[in-house]
Amino acid sequence: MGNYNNMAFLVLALVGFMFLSKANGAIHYYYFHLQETNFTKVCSTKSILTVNGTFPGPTITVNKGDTAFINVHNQGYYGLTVHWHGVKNPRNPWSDGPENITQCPIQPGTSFTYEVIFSNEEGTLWWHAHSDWTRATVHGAIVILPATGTTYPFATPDAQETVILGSWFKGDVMEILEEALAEGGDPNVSDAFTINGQPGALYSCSNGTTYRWLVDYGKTYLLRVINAVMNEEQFFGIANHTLTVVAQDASYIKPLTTSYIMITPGQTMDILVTANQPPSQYYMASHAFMDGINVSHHNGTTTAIVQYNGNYSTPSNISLPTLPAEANSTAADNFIKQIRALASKEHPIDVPLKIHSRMFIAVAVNERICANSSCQGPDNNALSASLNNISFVTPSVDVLQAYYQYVQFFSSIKQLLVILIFYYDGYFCHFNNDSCKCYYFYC
Ligand SMILES: [Cu+2]
Repeated sequence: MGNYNNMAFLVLALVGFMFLSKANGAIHYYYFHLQETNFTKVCSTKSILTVNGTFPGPTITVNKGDTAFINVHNQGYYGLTVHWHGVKNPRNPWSDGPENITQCPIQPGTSFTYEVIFSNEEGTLWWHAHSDWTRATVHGAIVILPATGTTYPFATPDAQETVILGSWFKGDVMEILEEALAEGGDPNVSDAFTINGQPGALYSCSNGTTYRWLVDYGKTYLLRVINAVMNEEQFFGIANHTLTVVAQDASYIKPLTTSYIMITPGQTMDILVTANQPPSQYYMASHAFMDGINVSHHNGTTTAIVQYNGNYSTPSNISLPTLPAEANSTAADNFIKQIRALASKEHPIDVPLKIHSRMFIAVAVNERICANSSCQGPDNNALSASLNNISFVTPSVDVLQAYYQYVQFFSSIKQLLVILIFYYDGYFCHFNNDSCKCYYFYC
């Protein structure tokens, strides 16, 4: 009997612990309906895959320590997954989202519910589709506010704003990638950069739809900038306004005052901006940082308007920020090397100092020999990415499940680890994703 009592106590204690650990943060529910939606930009109309019909998609807002359940229903034409970029999701890799790595694609007509567990992240992250180039149109912001009862490590801003930098292609993004893989060369460059989905006044047919951010004179704003551009790093700034960067990738940094930032695809930055200039209209702008020689890229500039509330005559010429030139690597370096973790008592950075093993990883773009020299890459061969000279072939079972089940379809555990740790946004995945089979353990 004593044993039964002990067992009952243990079960109750375990249930209580699970309840308490879940009760730390609030629970949020979101519904993502993946659907084709028509948009007209830079003088042409096309259908893109969206979440709930918007570009960019909806914002997920939580407090630090909360959990979000996101039910993704795919009503599009092809299978895909959604990745919660930068969310550590502790002990819950089944909801991370990279296609063929932690799950098979969510096939058209089916649904999958992600359980996204926020732990020590605080600031801004983003979510995006993680299947070939679907992330070009399927993405949105994740805003992680301080935990209930805590506050920012700086004076609480008067208000907040989110800016998502994006790419716009006149063609179908999946076809552009398919064509590049088939021909072996670089994919087509985009036709515009966008701020919150709008190319802005410097592009054709775009003047009337420029994004506007309304501000009040004297207020300080927390501006959350997300680089969802497909392939180019970006310089970004606001005319006449100083930027104070306070966080990067949902981690606080020592406040950094600058007139411009350089932000890479996938990165986020939280920036304090005080509206302290004469009430008027000012451009925020973004263009590529590209110091590679002969690397094809889009060289336009996207703009949005910072518009002060109040009575004043609209300027005939709105000021543009002075951004570093596209190839100015010194300007990029000068910005990056100032970034330091906040590393305060409330926001510590525990960098592991004891190294147990060292890994040597070679990231490379190779030439794959092309029959009859008929490809469009260098030497008429095909471009092909690798890690330590190993490419990625779409598996028949997703890698995490295979790891979980100890299926031995990789030649060595070392090879598996390299692929698990260094996947990057599906870049190494091949186009055919129909063969992956799914047996989810966490549904
Ligand atoms: Cu990502």
